[in-house]
Amino acid sequence: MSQAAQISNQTRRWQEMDARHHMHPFSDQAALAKKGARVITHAEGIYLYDSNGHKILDGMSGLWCVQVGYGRQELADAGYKALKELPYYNTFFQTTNPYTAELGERLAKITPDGMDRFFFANSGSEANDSMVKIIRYFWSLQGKPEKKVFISRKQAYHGVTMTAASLSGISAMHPQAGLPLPNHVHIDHPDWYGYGGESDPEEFGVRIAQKLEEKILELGAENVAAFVAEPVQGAGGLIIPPKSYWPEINRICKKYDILLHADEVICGFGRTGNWFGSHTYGIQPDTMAMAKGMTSGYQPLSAVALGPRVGDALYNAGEEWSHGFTYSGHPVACAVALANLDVMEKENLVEKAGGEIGTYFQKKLQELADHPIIGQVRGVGLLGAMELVKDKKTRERFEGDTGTLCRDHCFNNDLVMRAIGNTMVLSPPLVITKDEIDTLFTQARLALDLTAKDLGAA
Ligand code: PXG
Repeated sequence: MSQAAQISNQTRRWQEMDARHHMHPFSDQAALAKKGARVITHAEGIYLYDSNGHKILDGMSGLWCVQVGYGRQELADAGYKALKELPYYNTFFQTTNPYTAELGERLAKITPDGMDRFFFANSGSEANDSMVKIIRYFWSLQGKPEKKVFISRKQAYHGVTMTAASLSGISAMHPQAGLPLPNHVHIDHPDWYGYGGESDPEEFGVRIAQKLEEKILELGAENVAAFVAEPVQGAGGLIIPPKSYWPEINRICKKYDILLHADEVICGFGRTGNWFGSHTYGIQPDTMAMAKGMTSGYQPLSAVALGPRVGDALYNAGEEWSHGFTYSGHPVACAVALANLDVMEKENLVEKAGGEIGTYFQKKLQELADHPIIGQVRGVGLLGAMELVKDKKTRERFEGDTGTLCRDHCFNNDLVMRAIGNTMVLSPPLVITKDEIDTLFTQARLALDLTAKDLGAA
């Protein structure tokens, strides 16, 4: 048998096993089984390799998480060392370990002032679920147990567990499980391109922020626990808020004594050009969720960061806090997170995302604005989005699923770009170089040209 035939046989075998036994997240199982999943076998730098030998530029850092790129020896070594020294021990029974202790100290240095206590979990969903329990407990300790309603936003993505999915505002995430749970309500999000029409973006930002005030007044501030939001909405379409939005949200939360939870799962660890999106947008959160970039995705790890108000209340509660996961503060995951922070600091990745590399990425993104099917480009740091439209002036969309069409052209031409409805999204590894950014945008333009041709708009 030729080598090519062997490779394709092996790929088919994996695809068949996968189709029989593996339930894929957010997928039509039978349709995917029929098509066969692409088998990613290894990765290096900003490139993925599949079982058929394709080299694919990963414009999405996996799922918005591989900040330091793939194949980093430092992270592998740190994980290996911890696996040999202390592969597991819990943090329940009055014990800790060097990796978890050191990680807390490191995180306190890079998070906003006063965020000094961290509860560790394994995913963004668990971090957000834990936050809801923490905040309900906090209000109970304050003698205000009736403050139970969490206000979040349409198109928000906060995870998939029952509570995190209830916080999420992407409507497709609710009906299959009969969600949202009680005490979860959603308000409009600051999507100027989608809903702002001819209005001034800054005026629109304030108007949408004030939806929070309207909702608090409708529910009664005495019933509202917190406002929960991503600094920049990621999976819901990369919605970048007008500058006026967050200051108004800060003001409203303070005025009505509503806690503010920043979901930094995507925006954290340099993505927007600062350590956290809260730094970039001047957000003053009481609690934050983080995951993804914390280990660059090399290990599952997340955390809830507590500011002084919530942190001190739980610390001084004078009773046992009934919460925690088997793997909270897992030594191997924390060791890898520490090595990840070392690499990010040594290579100035946050400064680069907020400086030279981020600026270059944004410049190349702007150059796509004149493409015949692009109505708007927007971005911050190493995040970028493009709106696919039929008519640039009226923002009218093409019929059908244009995003998927474009995404398939990307995939067929060895680029991973994410389609969210009619929005194309990029979130490359923070280690990307200028030359690699050039390659990325050459590939992106090719996929857009092919999409335009299919739509008769070229
Ligand atoms: N918060 C935010 C802001 C997220 O983006 C989560 C919480 C949940 O994290 P876990 O680790 O439980 O998945 C996320 C996750 C997509 C996509 O298609 C985005 C996420 C996950 C899966 C797919 O853009 N974000």
